[in-house]
Amino acid sequence: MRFYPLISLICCLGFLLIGRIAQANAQAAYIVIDGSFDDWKDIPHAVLDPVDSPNAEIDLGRISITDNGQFIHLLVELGRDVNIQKLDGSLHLIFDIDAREDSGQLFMGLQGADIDIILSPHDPNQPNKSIGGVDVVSFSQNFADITAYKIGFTFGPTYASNLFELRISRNLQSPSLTPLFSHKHLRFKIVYENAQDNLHDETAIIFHELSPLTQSSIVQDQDPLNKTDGAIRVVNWNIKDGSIFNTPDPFVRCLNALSPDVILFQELAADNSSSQLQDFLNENLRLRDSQSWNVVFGLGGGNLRCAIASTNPLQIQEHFTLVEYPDWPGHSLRVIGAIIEISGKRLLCVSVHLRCCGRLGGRQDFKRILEAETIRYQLAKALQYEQFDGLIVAGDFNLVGSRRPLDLLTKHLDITGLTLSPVDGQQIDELSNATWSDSKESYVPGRLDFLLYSIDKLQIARSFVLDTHDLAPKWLNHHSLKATDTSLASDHLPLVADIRLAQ
Ligand SMILES: [Ca+2]
Ligand SMILES: [Ca+2]
Repeated sequence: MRFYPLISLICCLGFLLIGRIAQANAQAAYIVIDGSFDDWKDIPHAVLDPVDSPNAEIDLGRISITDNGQFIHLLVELGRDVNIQKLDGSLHLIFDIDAREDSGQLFMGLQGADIDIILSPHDPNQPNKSIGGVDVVSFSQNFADITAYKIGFTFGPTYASNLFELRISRNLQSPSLTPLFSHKHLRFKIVYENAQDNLHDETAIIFHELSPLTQSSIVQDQDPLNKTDGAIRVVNWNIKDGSIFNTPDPFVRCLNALSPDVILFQELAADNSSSQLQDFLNENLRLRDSQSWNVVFGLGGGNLRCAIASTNPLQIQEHFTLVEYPDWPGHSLRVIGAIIEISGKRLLCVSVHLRCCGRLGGRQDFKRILEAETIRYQLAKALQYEQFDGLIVAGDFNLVGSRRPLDLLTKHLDITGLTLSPVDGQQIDELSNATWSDSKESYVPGRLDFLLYSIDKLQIARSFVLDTHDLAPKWLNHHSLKATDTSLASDHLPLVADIRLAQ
């Protein structure tokens, strides 16, 4: 890609003409970071950047901003489908947090800039190489040690898109730091630079009036973990390298609080076993009456195995015993399927763990698509001669590239005659549907895990993602949980669904 001086000139002229007058009105809106945009429909755009960057990775378009007492939310249109933590270039969100030119410094045309949030920052030691994730640079000593996690930065969707919603916390998630966006106004602009640090597109400077800052407080009258009467509780959880056996306490507390009937696991280790997991669950989880746990353990998948556990009788489904890649003998997918008998009905459950990492069009994304295609084919075979009273496919989809693996298992199931749909579980704070978070990583929280269910046979009574930080102290005590339990247990959060079988 080359730098286009004419386009740059047009961008700069655009800035001179409209930079001073682009103004976004403060307007409260309830935004959920879930990668769907209905919540933005009444929010006007702050800037409509023209189509002026035809050959670049990104061509900025509509930009909207809204805030409430706790968060700033942006809607950013990028002109192409991209994964914003894995760009070739870098996208800069540059904020003048106090709308004052005499604090901060001149940065990329914004006088008084205080922080720069960089999506896909470059490796300082290898200037042309993008390192994935999000970095935050401060031009003020007050915020010298801020990080993407400390400013609560999240976005959706996690898969490739040309439109993203983004969140920044106004109160930093560290008591030692003063609030980041405590002033009455802010100014910001968005700049895209390619891998060689050449500016390819930029918005005008946007002025925004902020609502008063408020402190968050959790109000929970009802038990947020309450299990629906008469429903089967299914929990999906990637337990990170079999750590349930190494650091069992947070797992045990969470699973006892959730009281599942069916658990779909990912990331057990190859040297773990069905009997080991079965003994562990029987010894550590509270059971009703004469119940005990039954487990099937994935035979394939190299060092990372899937498993399914239930207090109901279960057996391996033959087409999901050992699933090999097409034309790659000896190499198997991370998947296991079981038939669970519940009150005389038969539920087919499939626990899946698709390839991690990469981005749209990369080799990892290609492998995820191949895996989803293979699982879809196995579902078709399983359904060819057998009837089930419901079907669940859940797991770590690692959806950081294209959305295609999810689409293959939801919209393109005609070969099976099935209709699968993802549950819409949000976190208990109802702010996002992220299922993964690790503050030691450069990547920010995102939705990697999905639970798909057959909509003709099953009903979802409720669904949610458990982050124990979201529970009020009263409910933490009630369930003998610690606020840090889910983050201590794994980088993935339990995805929970209460399911009813059709009568
Ligand atoms: Ca949304
Ligand atoms: Ca400033």
